[in-house]
Amino acid sequence: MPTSSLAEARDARASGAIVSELTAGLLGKSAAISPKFLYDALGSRLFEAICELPEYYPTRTEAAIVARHGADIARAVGVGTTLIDLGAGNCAKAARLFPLLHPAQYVAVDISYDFLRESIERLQQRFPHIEMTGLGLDFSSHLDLPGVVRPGKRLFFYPGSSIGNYTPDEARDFLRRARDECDDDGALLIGIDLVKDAATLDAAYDDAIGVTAAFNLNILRHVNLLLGADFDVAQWRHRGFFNADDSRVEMHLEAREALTVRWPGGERRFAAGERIHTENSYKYRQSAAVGLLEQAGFQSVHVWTDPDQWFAVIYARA
Ligand code: AVJ
Repeated sequence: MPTSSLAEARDARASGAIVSELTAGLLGKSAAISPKFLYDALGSRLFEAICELPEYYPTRTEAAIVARHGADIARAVGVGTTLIDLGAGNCAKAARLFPLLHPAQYVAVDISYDFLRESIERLQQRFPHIEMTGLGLDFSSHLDLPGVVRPGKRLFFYPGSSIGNYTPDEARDFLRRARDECDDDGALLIGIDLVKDAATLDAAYDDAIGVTAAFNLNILRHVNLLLGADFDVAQWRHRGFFNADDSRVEMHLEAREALTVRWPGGERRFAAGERIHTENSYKYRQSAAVGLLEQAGFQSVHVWTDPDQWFAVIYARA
């Protein structure tokens, strides 16, 4: 009987590195906080709620593509791989692959470890015969996987268009690292969001009931905790919109009034209307998405999409 290893497997990165990363971002000419800090336990739950919103099309569109083309995807991928889920969150996307791919091992990686642990514990009950491992890692800058990952054919799973958080250059570097970790026989199954009309994109990132606003504002609570800062969430408002020139949705937090934020060893003044950039979510044309994977060294790239061509699920062999 396989046992899931849920032992502490957190990122070795010292919290000092997190503090310097956050302060550098806050003190920059235009302030920024990395989107990875959106995901504390509450942030992960708020993102789960976003995925249920009628305006947020990526999750259900990707799920529909997988449901419709599952047999083709399974034929391309093959069974019995080591399924490595990057940014697993609630593990719902991987769970839908299990009946198709019958992985030998499921390795779920997420920066939000406590949320991940609960997700895996639930999943292990539903699929007792799959060996599961949870890793609390920030994989944005490196993809060195610890020895708990068994030898065997690897399938990296990077769904939901999380790749969109990187600039295209960073995305290429990240994909190249993933390709290197595939050895010769591995592969990548990735979801990439495609360019579409601005109104659809604006609504998806600024929904009517304000879940995305709460998700974005929650980053300030998380930073207060990590840095000992004194952000007053009530002084900030959410902005989320498509920037067509750069083919990306941007999220910002905008100061409602002039204010000062302080933390041990530093402070930053914000003028009324000044913003903190919290996320980019790049949208690709299908051809550009394929090009990115090829430039990263992947071959025999196969694309499945929905009838509106809103989203692409892409299989790429190393
Ligand atoms: C998890 C990065 C794919 O960019 O659509 C959702 C995050 N931000 N709503 C995305 C997000 C605002 C999401 N990713």
